[in-house]
Amino acid sequence: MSNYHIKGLEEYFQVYRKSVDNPTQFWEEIAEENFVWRKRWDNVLAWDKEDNRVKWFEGAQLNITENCIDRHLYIRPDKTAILFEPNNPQEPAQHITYKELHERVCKFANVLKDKGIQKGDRVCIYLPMIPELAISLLACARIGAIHSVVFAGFSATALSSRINDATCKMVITSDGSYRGAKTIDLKGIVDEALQDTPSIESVLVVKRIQSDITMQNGRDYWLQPLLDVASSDCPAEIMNAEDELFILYTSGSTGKPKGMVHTTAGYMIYAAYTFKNVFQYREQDVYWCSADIGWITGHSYIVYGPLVNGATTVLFEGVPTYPDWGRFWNIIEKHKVTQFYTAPTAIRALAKENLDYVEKYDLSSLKILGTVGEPINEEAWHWYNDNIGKKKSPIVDTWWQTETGGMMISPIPYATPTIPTFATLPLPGIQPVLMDEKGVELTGNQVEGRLAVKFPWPSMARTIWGNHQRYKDIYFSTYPGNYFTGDGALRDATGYYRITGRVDDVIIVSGHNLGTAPIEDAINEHQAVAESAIVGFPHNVKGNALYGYVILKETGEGRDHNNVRKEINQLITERIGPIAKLDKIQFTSGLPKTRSGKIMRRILRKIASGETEQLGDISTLLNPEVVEEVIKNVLV
Ligand code: 7RM
Repeated sequence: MSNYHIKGLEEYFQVYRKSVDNPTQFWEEIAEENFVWRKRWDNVLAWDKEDNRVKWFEGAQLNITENCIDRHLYIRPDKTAILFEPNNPQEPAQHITYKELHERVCKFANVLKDKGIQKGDRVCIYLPMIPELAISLLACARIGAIHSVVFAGFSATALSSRINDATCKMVITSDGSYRGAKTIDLKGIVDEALQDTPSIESVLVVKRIQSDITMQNGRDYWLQPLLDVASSDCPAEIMNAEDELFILYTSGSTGKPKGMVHTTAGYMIYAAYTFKNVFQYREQDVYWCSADIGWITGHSYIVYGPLVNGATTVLFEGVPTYPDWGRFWNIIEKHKVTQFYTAPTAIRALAKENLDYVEKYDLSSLKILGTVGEPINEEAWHWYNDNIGKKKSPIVDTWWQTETGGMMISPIPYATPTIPTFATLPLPGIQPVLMDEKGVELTGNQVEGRLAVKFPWPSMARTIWGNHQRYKDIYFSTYPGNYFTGDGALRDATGYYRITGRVDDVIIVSGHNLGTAPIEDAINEHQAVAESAIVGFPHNVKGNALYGYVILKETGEGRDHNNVRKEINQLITERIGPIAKLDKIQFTSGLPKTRSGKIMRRILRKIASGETEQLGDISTLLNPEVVEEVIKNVLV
């Protein structure tokens, strides 16, 4: 039996039992047998329950890039590490071998050092899905700089607030990016963001679309000339197990985004372990995750997890619709992809199109399909299973979060029998619990409640950058001693978990987590708007779409409603990004509120979803009469 590579259901149960009975021994064996260390740990787990601090493998020293790259140089130097598929299918794919990756990461790391970046400094990365994105993460890790990737679909305002929160010293960006038939002026967005970011000393610019951009003297540098003269010798910085590896922002239900902090050893071990098992990765496989590296899924399962395992990982620059709706299936055929990992929202969008787009291609290389990001509805699951997997490839519905660093609940393919909409069973080392409203653990099966985790795991986020109190309040105050996920879930008669969705004010649109508060803040900046509330409503492609209820100021009442709608979406695009635009905007004279003045989003959500029959008791509201008006004017 191997703890590192589980191959059957019996084995899973045995390994799982061991991981719960003796977690430290379990993780110690995994750490010993599968990674390279510069110094061994003194202690596997230190857990301070009072202050919600955990330390895994304290005393150990390592560099994650030696695990991702250097160690493979002896056994698979000429194997493709990163398989880059450009936006334009006419442009040739690039096969970057482990040897080449080593050279490019070392050179890039030397450029960072040359520009004054040192261990512990924060570097903001704002790049499209091109090889330099993965390489820049690894270059930071090589020298111990902390990367903070900001998804390149975010606006200038969102970018600058993230840069300032982490006081980044540098931004790595590109002239622009390709997105299907369009180009996006990334450098222009960065220039706007950098108007008020005092910590930034330099900007490295990758040339990708050959656009005409402005370079600020003494601040901005083209990357290529610097790489041309950089040495390819860059010894890895020796890091402590708990040194920060990266910060990644995720939206919260209130206030500004949370900079989740992940550290080196625990994150590495868990990302690698889950990648190996959930994708049953084998040496000859070609693995593709279609997420963007700007999200945690890309960090853990495009870059770190696959590379630690010596895998070939596909990095796709483009979109599923370009040049047509067959692009994903074309890529799977072209590169003989064996594992494909995507989001339910993408599946729903693709399923709407003609099946000819799928049937044109040979998908027989596929062995395993995966989904992540939101609950997958049964219809989408069957479409994926029938048409992509041809009923032969198990689907792994993987539940996890930015905060968890790696997959938490997921089937192990060819071992765990799958059921549509169920993420099934916890992975080894993960101890989920369901809680009732009062914080009492619901034991036994056939129960539904709020999902929490009662024991630490190696890749859990250690803190929120600069605000440990907020970390404690959000994740550990609801059910003291347990990590609270913010999700609801049920456990069925066999012990399988089904995630039912968020229980807080986070709405998942096309797989992106959006907090209601920042969107409402953006709307309220409009000079004609008095107040607003955002809810999600079911959308057959995006999963949820956004519905806004807006109260206009008296001065705004004469305005053309459609113009105001456009201006609101324009504001949202500027403040957050186009992903947060509202599908529907209803103007109203009031919003249903509790007596303590809280907007009752639950009621608004039901109305927007057409469930006006089930509003429940509204008599305790401050203003029940407003509900009638809202229902009367609802937009369908
Ligand atoms: C990996 C990622 C986290 C939230 C999480 C859930 C939802 C993710 C699933 C899911 C049902 C799934 N990180 N979620 N995976 N819900 N089934 N398989 O998405 O931080 O961006 O989002 O996403 O609500 O709390 S994330």
